Amino acid sequence: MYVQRDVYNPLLFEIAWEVANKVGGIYTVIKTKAPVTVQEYGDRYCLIGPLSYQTAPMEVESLEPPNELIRDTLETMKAHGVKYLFGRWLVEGAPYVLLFDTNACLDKLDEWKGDLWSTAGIPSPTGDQETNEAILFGYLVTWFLGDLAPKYSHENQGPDSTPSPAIIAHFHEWLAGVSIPLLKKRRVDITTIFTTHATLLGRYLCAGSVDFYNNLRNFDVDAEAGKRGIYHRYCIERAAAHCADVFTTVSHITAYESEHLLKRKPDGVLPNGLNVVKFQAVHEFQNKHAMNKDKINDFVRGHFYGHYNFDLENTVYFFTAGRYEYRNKGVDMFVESLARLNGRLKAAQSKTTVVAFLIMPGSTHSFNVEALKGQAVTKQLRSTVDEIQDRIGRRIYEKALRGEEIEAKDYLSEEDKVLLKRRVFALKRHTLPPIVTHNMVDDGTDPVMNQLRRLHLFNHADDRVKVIFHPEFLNANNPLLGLDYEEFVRGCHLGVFPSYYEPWGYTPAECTVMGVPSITTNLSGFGCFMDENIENCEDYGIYIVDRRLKSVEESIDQLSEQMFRFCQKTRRQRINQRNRTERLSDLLDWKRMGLEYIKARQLALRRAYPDSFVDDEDEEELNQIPMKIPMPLSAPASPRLRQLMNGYFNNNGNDGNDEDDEDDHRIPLPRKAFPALHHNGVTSTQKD
Ligand code: G6P
Ligand code: 1S3
Repeated sequence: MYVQRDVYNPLLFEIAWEVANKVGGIYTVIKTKAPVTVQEYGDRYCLIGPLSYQTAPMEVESLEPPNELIRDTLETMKAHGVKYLFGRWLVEGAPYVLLFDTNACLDKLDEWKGDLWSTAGIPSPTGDQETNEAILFGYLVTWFLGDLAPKYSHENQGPDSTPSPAIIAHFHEWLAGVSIPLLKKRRVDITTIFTTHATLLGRYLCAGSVDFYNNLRNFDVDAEAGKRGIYHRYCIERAAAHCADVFTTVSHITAYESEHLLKRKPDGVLPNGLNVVKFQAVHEFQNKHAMNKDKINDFVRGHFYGHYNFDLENTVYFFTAGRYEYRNKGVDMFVESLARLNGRLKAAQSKTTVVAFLIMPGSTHSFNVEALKGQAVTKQLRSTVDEIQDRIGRRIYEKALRGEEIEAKDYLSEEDKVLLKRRVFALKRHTLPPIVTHNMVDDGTDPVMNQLRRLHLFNHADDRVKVIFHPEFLNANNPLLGLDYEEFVRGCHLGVFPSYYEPWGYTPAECTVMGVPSITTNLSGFGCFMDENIENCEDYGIYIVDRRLKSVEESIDQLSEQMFRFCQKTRRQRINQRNRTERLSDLLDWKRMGLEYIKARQLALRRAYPDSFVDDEDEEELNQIPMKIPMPLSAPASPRLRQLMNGYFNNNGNDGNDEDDEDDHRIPLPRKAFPALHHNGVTSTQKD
């Protein structure tokens, strides 16, 4: 019997391994998206994730499930030994969250593995802990949704035949994907969405030395997965992609990759947004840059003690950051380009110094002595100077009070001179400022260290590019660089992320919303998205390295050229560029990006319950194709662009002078990322 569903007030469950469990980028997606989803769904929204007893108490406020049907379902599961935590996730929006303890069901693992094989043909060898957890989690989620859904279709269908709400289950990444084929097989009456944030094979293939993008169509996927020992994981990912009512990815480039590696063309693309915090005063973020740069300056003074022969007023801070995926995140290309930049700046006798930070966690023992000593000796000097300054001040004050003449020779006492000399001697060093802040466990085989050595990037006095590898994530209690990540980014001048494999790439996106220019590539989802939506990205401080159509050699040259050009900017030009970059943040706000999620959910509902819709969807508004963001007013534009600008911006007759660009631009909506919705549910997004 066909059951009518209320598709206008559905329940939404969003399921991911990173719900209230910080591992990587998916945590950022879900956490930052929570406010807009709660705004739309209110108490009809609940996230489901794994229960970690270490982190959950900090992340979740426990409470009784207010929804009676959810409470009943969980009570029944509890009676069978299932352990869970229900509550509010302590993030902005405070959504409901349900966390399952996978370990409490370890005794069911073998049974469930057997079932997975017999129902879905998915093998699961012993010894793969991550897959075992994915299976336990998948079966728990299926159990929960499988018990809950019928309660809605029967018990809640009122006598007046008020339809009960439809249920949408939105799964992220293969680790949460086991449920999807199971729900399908068990014919659970819900509609499912699967979003993949990367493909397993893509990540593995790219990390090796494969010409990935040119061979995408030709890989023997089963064989490649088998060779890498990930065939069973690949089966889960592929089953999730094929069994979901709607399949999506985070970018067009990953959609293309999924089509060839997972063999299903995604229905749409859901680009990642951020929760953009707008400051009341437009200059606030510039002030933050200056304040945080001062803190980095202090660190740099300490780090380069004894070799501090460059001018901080003429120094720019570049950085890259992220998980230590040397090739995928383009660290190899960054280091190579830094060496070339060093050569170019030296040859040009540039006065500019670049300090390049690499912030990526590696295996370390501790901070190294040299790095700690630098901060200690400069701190000592600072406090000695402060004391002397205080003493001089008091002396001058006393003399002035008595009306005595004040002479320069009275300023420094003999004792203070000696004290100062001792401090200055302590600043002498016979070694170069270290290129790494920690003792590495595998110093001899570490790829970054080896590349720095091979390229002779040793922080020599005449080097214009200095490097600091900080193989640990930042936090404000760090004895060397006592800033948290956001403060650090704000204090820097340029983020450099020349990734080879990057389905989206939050790092440059975060730079953008903080008004920090960045370099990305046309192999990253973010880079392609910005390129598609902005007329001339570079004017807005988004530099895109071509890693698609250029050889590695050419891409390295392009990257070092972009960095070289950035080094030639005046302070005024940097300030203006930061203003423009920050203006792009609206483009990345979930308030806009969230629209794509709305469309995906609509599509899922229409596919599962086409007859429950009473009216034609009002798709006009959602599917408008806004134009690209034109060049900033201050940049020279073609007549066509001028026309576009007249449509979107308050054209104040700016004459194209880069030095004066303070007008407040309104940025149009992003171009559509999701396809037009069709009643028969057949859609296509792929541009390629
Ligand atoms: C911000 C501050 C300015 C400061 C500037 C330094 O814009 O508001 O007071 O001069 O940063 O910029 P820079 O690119 O040289 O770090
Ligand atoms: C993935 O995390 P990653 O760094 O392993 O998901 C992120 C969130 O969608 C995405 O930004 C990133 O590019 C992917 O690679």
